[in-house]
Amino acid sequence: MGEWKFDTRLIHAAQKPDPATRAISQTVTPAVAYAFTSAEAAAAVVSGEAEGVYYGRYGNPTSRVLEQKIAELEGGEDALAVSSGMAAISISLLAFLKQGDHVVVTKDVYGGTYSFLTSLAPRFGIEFDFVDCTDIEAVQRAIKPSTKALYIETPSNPCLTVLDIRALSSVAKRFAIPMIVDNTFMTPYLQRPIELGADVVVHSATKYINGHGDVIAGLIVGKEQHIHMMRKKLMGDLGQNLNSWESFLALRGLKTMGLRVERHCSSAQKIAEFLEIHPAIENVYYPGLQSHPQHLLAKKQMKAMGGIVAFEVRGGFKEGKTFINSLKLAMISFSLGDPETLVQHPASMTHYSIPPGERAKFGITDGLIRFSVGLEDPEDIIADLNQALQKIKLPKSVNN
Ligand code: LCS
Repeated sequence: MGEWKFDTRLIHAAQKPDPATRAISQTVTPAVAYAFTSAEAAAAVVSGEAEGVYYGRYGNPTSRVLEQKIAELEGGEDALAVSSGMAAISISLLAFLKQGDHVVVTKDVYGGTYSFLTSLAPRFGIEFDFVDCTDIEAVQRAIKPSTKALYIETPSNPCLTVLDIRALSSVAKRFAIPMIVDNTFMTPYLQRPIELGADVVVHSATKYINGHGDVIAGLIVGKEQHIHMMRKKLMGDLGQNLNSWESFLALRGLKTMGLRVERHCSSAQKIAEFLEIHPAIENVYYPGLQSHPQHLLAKKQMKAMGGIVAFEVRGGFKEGKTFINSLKLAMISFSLGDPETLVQHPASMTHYSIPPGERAKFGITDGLIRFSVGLEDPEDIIADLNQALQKIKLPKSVNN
């Protein structure tokens, strides 16, 4: 398997024809319980001595294939399939943090991660600091004796800040703490954090991995011993397992992920370039633009720049609303990574849980718009943007 190129592994890794039927497409096994040939065989699986499935809350054979596949694609020892991206994030943080512990978190994370850390984690005595992780020295300064994990997301949601995974992982190693990376925006097709020194990778498989907007799922990749603990003590005891049907759909989505992600990226680049020179646009955030502050790092660390473009229109939220409401093809919606182009306003939608005063620190202005570039013809998406931007009233000083 190792000698095959990534696109081939996307299709074949961990998957073979069903031994009983020779069916090529993935078998879905919805069973909750599994019969053992002896009491000793049951005990060996429960204790972890033997590989196997014993009760649906700890996994199922279809999810196990998804776990083995993502582990291989990310270059990790093992993986866990869970009920959502937030389950993946909360499980991986809770695996390393207990009462009195502290975590350093990159300052712009997904709103759900922010909400978990600021509202739920403190109830368990877990402390956190949001730090500008583009500043490696600031990260070093933020690490205290009680710091037990470094958590980053790159590129970030929604401002596309790119963080240096290798440099940050060396800091984490120096302090002997694990580094967790949310790789949702990239997928292993574009970025493999474990190869750059990360200990744990988390995904919202709801996005590009499944890729069709019809599954909520999460994945965690890491060391065997950590995944085993997460399966037994967190996913199992909190009941955050993924069911077999959704694992089947995610496995189906993975087979075309390379093709889809390439198209998302090439269209996003065209759209970012179109927006950058449009008079009604104030700022564009896209790692593929030379104007992006971490463009060179992005080129080094990522195979391509992803399908998300963020921007601010002139005239702030008022004109931003006019613009969003004028779009005809792009739909106003949460989520991202779907075949359909989706547009949203982070301050009032995905990142609403961050208080207005705090949002500015995260770079989330009231005028910021996040655009998830879909798989439609890029000319149609650009035509849609163009007609909606014409509805914006520009100040007289700006040449139209
Ligand atoms: N990580 C990132 C980077 C995300 O964007 C999301 C969801 C999650 C984790 C959580 O995944 P979930 O539990 O939903 O599978 N992002 C969303 C967004 O931007 N709009 O709606 C959801």
